[in-house]
Amino acid sequence: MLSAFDHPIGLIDGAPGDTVVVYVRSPSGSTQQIGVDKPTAVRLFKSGFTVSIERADAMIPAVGKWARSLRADLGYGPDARDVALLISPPGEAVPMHFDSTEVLIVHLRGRKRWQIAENATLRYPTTSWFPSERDGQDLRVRGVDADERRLEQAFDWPKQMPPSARTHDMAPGSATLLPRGWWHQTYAHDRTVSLTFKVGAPCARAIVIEALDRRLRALEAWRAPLPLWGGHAPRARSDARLQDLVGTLAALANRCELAPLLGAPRALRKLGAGFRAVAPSANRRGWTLAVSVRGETHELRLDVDPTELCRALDGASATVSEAELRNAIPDASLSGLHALVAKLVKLGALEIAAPAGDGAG
Ligand SMILES: O=C(O)CCC(=O)C(=O)O
Repeated sequence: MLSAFDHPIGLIDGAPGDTVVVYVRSPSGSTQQIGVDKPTAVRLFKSGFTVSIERADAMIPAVGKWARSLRADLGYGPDARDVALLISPPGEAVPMHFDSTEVLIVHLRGRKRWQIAENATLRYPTTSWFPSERDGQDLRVRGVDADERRLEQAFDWPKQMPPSARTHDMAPGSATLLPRGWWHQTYAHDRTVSLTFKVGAPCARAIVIEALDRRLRALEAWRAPLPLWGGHAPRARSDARLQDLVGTLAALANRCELAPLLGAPRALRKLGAGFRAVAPSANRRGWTLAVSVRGETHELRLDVDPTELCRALDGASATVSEAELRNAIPDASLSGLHALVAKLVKLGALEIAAPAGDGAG
C-alpha cells in the first residue's frame, strides 16, 4: 500500500464508496466542499483542487489499526472511520477554517505548508467553519445547516489568518496535532498525501448529555409524547408539563452515572500490599507513592498528591472500585489513572476483579 501513496489518481479511483469530497475554488476565491464522483474528482484534482477521501480505513487497513491503537493509548477518539486521506496537487490546498475536533495530521508524501493560529473569536467550537464558503451562491450550493447559520451570524469572523498565525512545513513522517477549533490553512509545495485523524477529545457537555439522555430514556414521563395538537389548551398543558419536568432536571443530573471516559470502571482486588504517600521533598517535584508488595517497596512517581488514594487503597474491603480511586485523585487524568492501575497490577499490588463493561464499580 505504501507505494500507492505515490499514485494520487489510483488513490482516488480506489476510494471507498462512489463519491469523494473536493475543495473547489471559484474564480472569486471562495471555496466549497462538494461531493463528486471519482472521474470528476480526478479531473478536479488535475485542475489543482484538493481531494479528501473519507473513511480511509476502508481502503488502507493499517489506518484502521493506527486509529484503534491511538484510541487505546489515549482512551478516546478517533474511530477507525474518522480518518480522511487528503491528496493535494501543488498550490493552494485547503482554505482557512477551523474544525470542531482536535485533528492529528500524519504527512505521507510531498511537502505542505501549514499556517495555524489560535481561534480568539470562539474557543472550542462545536461545529466546523470555513469563512471562505460564506459567499453568495456558495451557500445555496452547499447548503448550510442551522448550527452553522447561527455561528455565521453570532461572530465577527476574521477574513484571513490572524497575525498570531505560525507557519510550518510538513514532510513525509511529520505529524501535527492541531487543537480543537484552531484556524488553519494549507498550501502544497508539491503533490502531497496526508492522513487526518479526527481525534475528538471528549468534553463535559457531550458526556453529561449522553449520561442524562440514558437517565431520561429510562423514565416514562420523559419518553411520553407531549400533547401538542388540538389547539391552545393542550399546548399550554404541554408547556406546563415541560416546565415541571425541567424542574426535576437538576436532581436527575445529580444522580446521573457519568459514563467513564475509558470504559466502565473496574473492580480491583487488593493483594495485601501496603500503600504510603510520600510528600515531595524540597529538591524533588511531584509525589511518590510507596507500594510494599511481598516485603519489597517500589516507588512510583506521581504528579498528584496520593494521600487520599492510599486511604482508598488501604480501606477495609478486599476490593476497591476504580471509580473510588478516581474520586481519590480527581486531578489525575483518566489515562494517568489507568496507567497507575496498570503499574499496580504489574507490581502484584492489585488484580482486576471484574473487567470494564461488567458493571463493576
Ligand atoms: O491537509 C490539509 O491540507 C488540510 C487538512 C485539514 O484542514 C483538516 O484535516 O482539517
